[in-house]
Amino acid sequence: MQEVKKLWDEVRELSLGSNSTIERLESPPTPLQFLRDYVSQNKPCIIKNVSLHHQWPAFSLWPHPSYLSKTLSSSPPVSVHLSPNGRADSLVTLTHPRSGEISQCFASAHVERLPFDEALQLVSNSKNGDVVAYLQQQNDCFRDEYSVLGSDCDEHIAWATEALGCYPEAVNLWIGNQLSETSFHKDHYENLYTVVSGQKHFLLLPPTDVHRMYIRQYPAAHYSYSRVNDVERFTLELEEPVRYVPWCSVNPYPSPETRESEMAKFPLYFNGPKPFECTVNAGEILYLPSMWFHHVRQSPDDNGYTIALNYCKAKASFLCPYFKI
Ligand SMILES: O=C(O)CCC(=O)C(=O)O
Repeated sequence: MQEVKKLWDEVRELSLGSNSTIERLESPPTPLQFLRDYVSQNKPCIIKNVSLHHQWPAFSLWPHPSYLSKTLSSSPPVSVHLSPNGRADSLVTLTHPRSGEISQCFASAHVERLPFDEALQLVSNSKNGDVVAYLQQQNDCFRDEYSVLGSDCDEHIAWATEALGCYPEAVNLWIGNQLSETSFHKDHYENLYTVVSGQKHFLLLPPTDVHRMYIRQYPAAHYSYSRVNDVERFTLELEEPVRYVPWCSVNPYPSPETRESEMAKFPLYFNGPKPFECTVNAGEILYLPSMWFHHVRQSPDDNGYTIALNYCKAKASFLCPYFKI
C-alpha cells in the first residue's frame, strides 16, 4: 500500500500539482498546446470565455425555456431519466423482498420519451423523495433528439478535434437542476464538457487513485415508475437473471448520520489526498480526460435549469494525432 500512496503523491507532484485545483485557461488553446499540455498528460483543464471565442447562439438562446420549447415543439420526443431522488445510476440500499436481507444494488433510472415541453416541465416540478427528472441520454442524444438545435452551436470543437485527430463520436445534451447528481464513475472517452447555463460542480480523481474508489460488483436494478390517478410510485426491481455492475462505492457527500461509518468503510478516499474540485460556469469547457473518476452536482440558472453539452470521443493512441500537427 505504501507504494500506491507514493504513486498518488508522485502523480500530483510531477504532473497535476498538489493544490487540488484544475488549471483555468483564459481562452481556447491551440491544438498543439491542448495536445502537448493536457491530452498527452491525461490532465484536465477548464477553458474560460468559450462563449466569447465561439459565439454560439446557444449561450444567449438556450437559457430561455420559451426558446427551447418553441424550437423543439414539433421534434420527436426526448429522453428523460426519472428517479425518486435524482440519484440514478448510483448505489441504493435494497431490502430483499423474500429474505428481508439488506444489501446495495446499482440502480438505473426509469427512462421515458416525452415531448420536450412535458419533459422540461417534469424537471421544474421535480421534488426530492417524489420524482426527480433529468433530460439526458448518453447515446449522442443531441444529434438525434435535439437536431433542430444543431445550428445554435458548433458541430465539434475545432481545436480539440484537431488535437484528438477526429470528430466527436457522441454529443449529449443534459438539462437538469440541483436535485440531480451523478455518482462517481469513469468513462473510457475524452470529454469536452461545455456548460451553457447554470453551473456544474465536479469532484475529480486521476486514474491512479483507482484503489480509493473501492470499485465492487453490485447487482443491477431498475426503477420502474407508474402514475395512476395522479399517484406516482417508483419500485426498484433487481434484474433477473442477476447481472453485476462494477461501480465506485464512495459517496463523497455522506449525510451527517452516516458520515462516520462511511469514513470508516472508505478510509483511502476520506483520508487520502483531496479530490480535484472545480465549478464549471456557463460559457466554460471542462476537458475531462478518459479514465478520470468524476462526481457531478449542479446549480441552476435563474430559470431553474442547468444546461450542458458534452462532446465525447474514445481515446486514440495519442501519439498518432500528435505527429499530424
Ligand atoms: O452532468 C452530469 O450529470 C454527468 C456528466 C458525466 O458524467 C459525463 O459527461 O460523463
